[in-house]
Amino acid sequence: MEFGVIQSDTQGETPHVGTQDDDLIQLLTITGERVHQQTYSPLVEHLDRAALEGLYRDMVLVRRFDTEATALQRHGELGLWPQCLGQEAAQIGSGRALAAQDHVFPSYREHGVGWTRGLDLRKVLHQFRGEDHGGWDPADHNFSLYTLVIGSHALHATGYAMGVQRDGDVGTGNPERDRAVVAYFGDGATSQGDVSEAMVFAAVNDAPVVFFCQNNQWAISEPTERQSRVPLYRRGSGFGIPAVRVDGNDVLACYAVTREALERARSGGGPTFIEAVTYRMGAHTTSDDPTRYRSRAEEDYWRTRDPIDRLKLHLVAEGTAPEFFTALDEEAEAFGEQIRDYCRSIPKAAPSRIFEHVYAAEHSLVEAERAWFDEYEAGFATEGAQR
Ligand SMILES: Cc1ncc(C[n+]2csc(CCOP(=O)(O)OP(=O)(O)O)c2C)c(N)n1
Repeated sequence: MEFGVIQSDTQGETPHVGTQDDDLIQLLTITGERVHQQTYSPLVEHLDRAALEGLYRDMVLVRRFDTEATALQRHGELGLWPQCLGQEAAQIGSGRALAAQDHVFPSYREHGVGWTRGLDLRKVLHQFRGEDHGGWDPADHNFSLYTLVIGSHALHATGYAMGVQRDGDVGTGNPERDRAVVAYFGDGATSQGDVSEAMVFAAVNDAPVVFFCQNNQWAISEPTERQSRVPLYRRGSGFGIPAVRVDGNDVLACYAVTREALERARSGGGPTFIEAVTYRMGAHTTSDDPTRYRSRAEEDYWRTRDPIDRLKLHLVAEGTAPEFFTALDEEAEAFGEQIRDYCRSIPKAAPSRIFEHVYAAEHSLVEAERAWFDEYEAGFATEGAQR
């Protein structure tokens, strides 16, 4: 394996208006044609048309979920929603490359990755409805809870990966046993000290961790160009970590580069940094207005690179029947309806639940705070009774 930057043997599309770099790994052009790439094409050869249709279905259903959750927020049913619109290929491609025993540390818009882990996406709504601090047990899917503190979980990922290493679950050659860890974060997170520290530790310890950066071009209103003087993947070599820049709207390329990185990690070859060049087509969250800081021309440029349309063009050219798409649209509609009904049925949680799961065991300080809070809450009941 070449150490440092992996060069593409294809001429990639300009990934961002104003960004000049053609080290981009791409296996599917924006018009849906397959591209041969020496290192990565062999890693997707086993994916037949049914498998590609499966990836397409994943992306369509996740987008439907995301659109429904956005609408629910607009109707006041959720407090906030971070859309993953446009990032489906980066998430589904990388997520489908994971083995069941690999562990994921997500940020907060990794709904597509959660889907690939078998997470019931409805559980994601609990937190954004304000009824739960998480919504699922990380051990059920090897998928940790969402992290809203930018980049902090990169440290958790490296630490966890070093634990995996010490448990002897790396480099045994047993595909059921060897495990890797993935941290998902955005371009903005690469400016955080936590991410740098996580990469330093991972590099010197050969930790089995993949840093999967979704460069969606914006950290809220700050464009990537204002965050870094060099393309983000080039940072990898400074840490001594192999790095690759992939077309994040190409589900096949994302699958291939992640598969390669995971295999290296599981076999004891250490960490990899992946920069998936993609685009956040929606707002940062539902409380943001992107028209204040980005142009229509830029959005139009990325709309022509939509990850779902691109795979559809390929499938149609390969002979997928129109009935497949019609049936999937119907499935997506029914799925959206289910999400809507479920969201409204989430039970109200007692406010004192905030004290649960703070520590694994009882803690006197938490107990004292809980007692104070119970008394405070009871005060409202008495006040009400007196009126
Ligand atoms: C430590 C920390 N600093 C600042 C914030 C406020 N904040 C929330 S999202 C965000 C931008 C993150 O951008 P990026 O890492 O590119 O991820 P994206 O949301 O684009 O997926 C910031 C600064 C935060 N949540 N945590």
